[in-house]
Amino acid sequence: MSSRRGFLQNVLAGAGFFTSAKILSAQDMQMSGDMPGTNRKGKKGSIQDHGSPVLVETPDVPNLPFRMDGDVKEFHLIAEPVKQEIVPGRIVDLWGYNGSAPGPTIQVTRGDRVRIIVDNHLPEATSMHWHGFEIPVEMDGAPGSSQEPIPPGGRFVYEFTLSQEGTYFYHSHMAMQEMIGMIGAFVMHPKETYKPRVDKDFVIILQEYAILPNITVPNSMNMEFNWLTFNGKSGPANTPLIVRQGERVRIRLINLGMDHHPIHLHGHQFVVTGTEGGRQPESTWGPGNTVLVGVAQSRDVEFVANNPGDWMLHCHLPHHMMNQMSSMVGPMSRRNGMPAGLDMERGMGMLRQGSATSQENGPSLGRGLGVGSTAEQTMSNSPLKAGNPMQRQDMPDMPQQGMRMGKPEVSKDANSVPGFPQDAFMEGPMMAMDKMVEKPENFGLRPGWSGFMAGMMTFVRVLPQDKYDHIMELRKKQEGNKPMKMDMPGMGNKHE
Ligand SMILES: [Cu+2]
Repeated sequence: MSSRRGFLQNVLAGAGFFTSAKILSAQDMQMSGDMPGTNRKGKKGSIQDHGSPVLVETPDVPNLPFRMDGDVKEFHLIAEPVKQEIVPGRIVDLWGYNGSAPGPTIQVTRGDRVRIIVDNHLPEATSMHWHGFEIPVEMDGAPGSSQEPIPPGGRFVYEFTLSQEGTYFYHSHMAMQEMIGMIGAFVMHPKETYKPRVDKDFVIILQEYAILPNITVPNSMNMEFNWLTFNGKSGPANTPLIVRQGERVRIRLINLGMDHHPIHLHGHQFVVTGTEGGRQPESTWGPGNTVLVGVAQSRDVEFVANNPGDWMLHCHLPHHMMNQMSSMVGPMSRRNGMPAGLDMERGMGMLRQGSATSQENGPSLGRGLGVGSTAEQTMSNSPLKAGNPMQRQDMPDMPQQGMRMGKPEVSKDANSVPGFPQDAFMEGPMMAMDKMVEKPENFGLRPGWSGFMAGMMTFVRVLPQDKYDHIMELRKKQEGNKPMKMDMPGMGNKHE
């Protein structure tokens, strides 16, 4: 599987530069199409029943390049601060690897000897843990017990032979660092493809952050999250999973956060074929359409994409299907600013007076998003002011960029209905940003689609051959238009 890929790496490394991760992932895609065992309709000589597995695609996340050093596959990970654009215009400060949070995806084959050079470019110590790997303890990355933490500016070289298969991952073993982005997928392919073989294989990493409005740094102490991401993007910024009608699809879901996520697929039943411990025996495969991916777990699901359409794939926790969720979202859009100058205790949602269930504290206790905690009781769900509710009262001429910002459709007596507004200002036509998230994979979606996608939410687009080919063509064209940048990995070049 890796000979061509390894050859390419050697050529590039020999020429004295690394490809940018993005460019490499394009090459991988191309190669996965040429691999034996790949189902290419209409091409002669394709081997459909055996051969190497297809490479995984991690939408919006690059693959990690490697070079061969004798028989050893050598990877290089750099732990570093990352600027990550989770939706258009919302750039947040995370920590990740090689310019990406989550970090780039590593793919190996069972039996491989691998070396992973880990450099720490963070301002504090870190460690690298290989989650679920059966390797010697001194390679486990447990700080303090199996090794010294890697100091700022330091390096640790891991090397081991892998005799497992499945959806694994790597992550910092410093707990707070886990909550600011530091994880990546580590897929161990079998030597021979599983049966029934899949035509498409995807990885999605589930993460969550608590980031107050107008702040760019996640509060990793927080217990309630307002930004929920698939592969570092919130809906509608995710790149949809593109599959051809009739193909067998695997989606590998990985969760490292504070919540468990029930991931639901529309329009299809799937079977769970693997966990963080590897492949499950076929006798355990029962049908479902929602799989609970617990913290520190992975789940592989497989299905035959026989139902054409643009099908939602999302976490089904209602609060995980929203963006920038905050108690203040209603009042902020209709009133004159928000209270400022909260002290630390209240900012963190700590109880200062009265009981937990008192009228003042009850509704907001433990929500911990700070500004909303104190103001919610009197501010939320209050009557709308006259005029355009999406316009700042103090800056009526403020230009509205990007989103459409039209008036949401609400009934005339909306203000008299208890509970209003619920979704009128969270999703809908006025939140649409189709143009801002335009990309080949979104081509042909229903106009206005993006107004209803948020949080952990993307599409599995099951396309007939002609539409599938068209998107692949657009994708190729886009890749071709990109200038060949030869940046060093880890220079934060992901968002240029
Ligand atoms: Cu969730």
